[in-house]
Amino acid sequence: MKIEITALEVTTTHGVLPSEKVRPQPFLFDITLQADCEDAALKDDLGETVNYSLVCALVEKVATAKSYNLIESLARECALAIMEKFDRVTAATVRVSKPQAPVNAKFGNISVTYSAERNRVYLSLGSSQGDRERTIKSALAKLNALRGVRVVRTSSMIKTAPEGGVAKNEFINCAAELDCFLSPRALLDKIHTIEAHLGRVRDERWADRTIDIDIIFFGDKVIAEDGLAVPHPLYSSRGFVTRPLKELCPEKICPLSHRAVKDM
Ligand code: PH2
Ligand code: MG
Ligand code: MG
Repeated sequence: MKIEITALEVTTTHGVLPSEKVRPQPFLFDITLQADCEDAALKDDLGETVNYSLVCALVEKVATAKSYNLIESLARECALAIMEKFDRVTAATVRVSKPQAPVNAKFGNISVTYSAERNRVYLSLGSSQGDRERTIKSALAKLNALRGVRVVRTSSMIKTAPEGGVAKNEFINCAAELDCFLSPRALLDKIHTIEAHLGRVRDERWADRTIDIDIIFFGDKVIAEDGLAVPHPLYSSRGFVTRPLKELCPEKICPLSHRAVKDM
């Protein structure tokens, strides 16, 4: 279901100009949320939906907690705060308007819009160098600490023979399920940073490594971009990926092959 709040007004002090930091002006928020409220509607029960009063209170709090230079930052902060606080919200769009922005021109309105979307993400993690189990646990902790990422479940850790003919050491592999409202590209960038912090050196392809974190599924998205291919192009023929994945999401249908994970 869609829940919409329009023209929520907060008079406060965002802007780049020094005068805007001291003289409050109105900001208007249009908030659109997607949420599963079918049960709430059936049972006529506020406890099973997103209470729009609490959404308004949260946006007012974010909009008055500090002064932003940009309404871009304000819109983003509101959308992320909503996604963090309300698990039931699967997507949030926040439009911030600044109708009295100090511009030397006659205009109707100025606004920016930020959208965030919640996805179930499945990762494959592998390590064949150093304290493998510790490195994987550390990677999971770093992922969980990211804003917009929660590690919901992890599979068992399995020992696997190196595949691909380059790596020589035994691997430890596992899979993780994330609740994620970063974009796929933003998550990939964070993964690269975590891999680098954990001593990953990108030299030879498929060589032994302290940590490798691959995005296998990102919701039901199919992505073919530079450095970002989802579902992972090779995963279904790799036992070290599918075995842990079967523990987490046997019924998941691959959006590319339309096969269930349990049948791979
Ligand atoms: N990763 C590779 C290449 N070979 N073999 C195993 N057993 N586990 C891996 O995670 C792995 C691999 C490239 O990512
Ligand atoms: Mg890999
Ligand atoms: Mg990788």
